[in-house]
Amino acid sequence: MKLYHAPASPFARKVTVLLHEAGASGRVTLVPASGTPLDPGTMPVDRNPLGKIPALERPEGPTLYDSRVITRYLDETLQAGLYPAAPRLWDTLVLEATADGIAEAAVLMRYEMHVRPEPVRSADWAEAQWQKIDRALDAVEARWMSHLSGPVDMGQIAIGCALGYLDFRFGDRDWQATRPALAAWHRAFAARPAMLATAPAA
Ligand SMILES: N[C@@H](CCC(=O)N[C@@H](CS)C(=O)NCC(=O)O)C(=O)O
Repeated sequence: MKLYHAPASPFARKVTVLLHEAGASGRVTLVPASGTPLDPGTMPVDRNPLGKIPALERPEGPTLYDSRVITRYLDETLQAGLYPAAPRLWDTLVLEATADGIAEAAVLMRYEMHVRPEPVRSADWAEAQWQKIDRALDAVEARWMSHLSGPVDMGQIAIGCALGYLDFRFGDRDWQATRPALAAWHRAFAARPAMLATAPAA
């Protein structure tokens, strides 16, 4: 299998963390790709018409895209057990969606401030994205710590990748200051071998 991948992408990282957790990194070749909303760059649009990373080429069918589709596919194919049975599954999926929403808002902020041409950049628009992140982090601190301390699942991995991206791109925002429980969880989770092996890079 081939994974179109970028080392800074929190969405691609979800996939590589799953592979490490499943002991299956050798099953997938990473293919470097890069693109932005203004230009798909080296991400082949015949593989993902949306031009987004990650996308997974697999032997038995069309290329899969959107990290949540790829992680469900790999979890089932590799029997990784990172999506538990219902009813816990619904919590795992909502936590993963919350994490992806945090990462999506952060990536949009990055595009707004670094990719959109300077004369049309909006600091208010970028700040509104950060407000989504703030609210989501507060919700995780208030309601999700018990799930986060349970068995490892894709919800936890997605939160770990989203927080890693915040630290990588927005370290000066100090999200940890008002969320001590989540900050402590993240410190421990970030030390897992799968997280250390996939740390974001420019
Ligand atoms: N919902 C998608 C989001 C993927 C995404 O936004 N990836 C970014 C890189 S971190 C990208 O490819 N951006 C290029 C674009 O938006 O055109 C997923 O989970 O895979």
